[in-house]
Amino acid sequence: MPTTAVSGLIEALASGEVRVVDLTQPLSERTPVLVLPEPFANTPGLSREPLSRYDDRGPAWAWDVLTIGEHVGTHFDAPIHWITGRDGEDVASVPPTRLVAPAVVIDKSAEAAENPDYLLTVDDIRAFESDHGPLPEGGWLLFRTGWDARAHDQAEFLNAPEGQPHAPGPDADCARWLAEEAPIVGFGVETVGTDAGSAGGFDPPFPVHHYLLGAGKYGVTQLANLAELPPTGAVIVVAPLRLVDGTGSPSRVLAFVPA
Ligand code: 23J
Ligand code: MN
Repeated sequence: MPTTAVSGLIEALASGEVRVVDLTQPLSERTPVLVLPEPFANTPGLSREPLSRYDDRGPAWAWDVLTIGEHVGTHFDAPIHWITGRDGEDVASVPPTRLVAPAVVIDKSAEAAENPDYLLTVDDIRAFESDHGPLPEGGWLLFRTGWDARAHDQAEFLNAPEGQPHAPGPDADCARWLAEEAPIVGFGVETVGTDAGSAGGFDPPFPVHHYLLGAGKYGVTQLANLAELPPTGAVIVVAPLRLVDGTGSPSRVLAFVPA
C-alpha cells in the first residue's frame, strides 16, 4: 500500500534512519558561471534589484527582482537546450516521475585531483557495475569529481588559466553510451556543465549535451555534497522551476540517504 511506504518514510525521517542531504550549491551574485569562447553569447549570472526594503516602497516588506540565466548554478538541462533535442521536452513538460528517482554515484575524485582533464569512460561504468550492480532503470548517474570544493571561486571552478577549461567529464563514447544504452534518465555532475572542460573540441562537440539531450534525457550541474551519498541506495529529488518553454532552470536538488 502506498500509504504504508509513505508512513514508513515519515517515521524514517523523524528517527534519522533516512537523512536529507542538500546537493545544491548556494546561489548568489558570486556563483560561478560558464564562459564560452568567442563568438558565442555568454550567460549572465545572478543579479537582483530591490523592489522594497521595509521602506517607502513597501513599509513592511522586502522583495527583489532577479536577473539570471536559465543555466546558472545548480541547474537542470532540458532536452530542448540542445539542437539534437529541439523536438523534445521543455522544462515544464518533464514528468515528475523523472525528477524523483534512484541515484548512484561514481567517484573519480582521486583521478580528477591527479588529472583535471580526466575523462569518464564506458569501462569505468562497467567496473562500477561489477562492484555495485547495474545502473538504475529510470534513475540518475551522479559523477563525483571533488569539483564542488572549487565552487566558491570562478577561476578555480572553471580552471581555465589560458582560456581553455580543464575539468573532468565523459568522453564522447561514454556520452553516447549513457544516452543510448544505459537505463538512466539523467546524468549529474559537480562541474559547471555536464560535458568535460575540453569537450568543445570533441567529435561531436559537447557530446553529453548532443547525445543525452538528443535522447530525451536530462542533465544536472554544479552539484554539492556528493561525498555524503553512498554509491547506491539514495533517492534524489531534482526540482527545476516549471518554466514553460524553458531550456533549463536553476534547481534545488535533494537526496534521501539511508543512515
Ligand atoms: C551552452 C553551450 C555549451 C555548454 C552549455 C551551454 C552548458 O554547459 C549548460 O549549462 O548547459 S557546455
Ligand atoms: Mn545547462
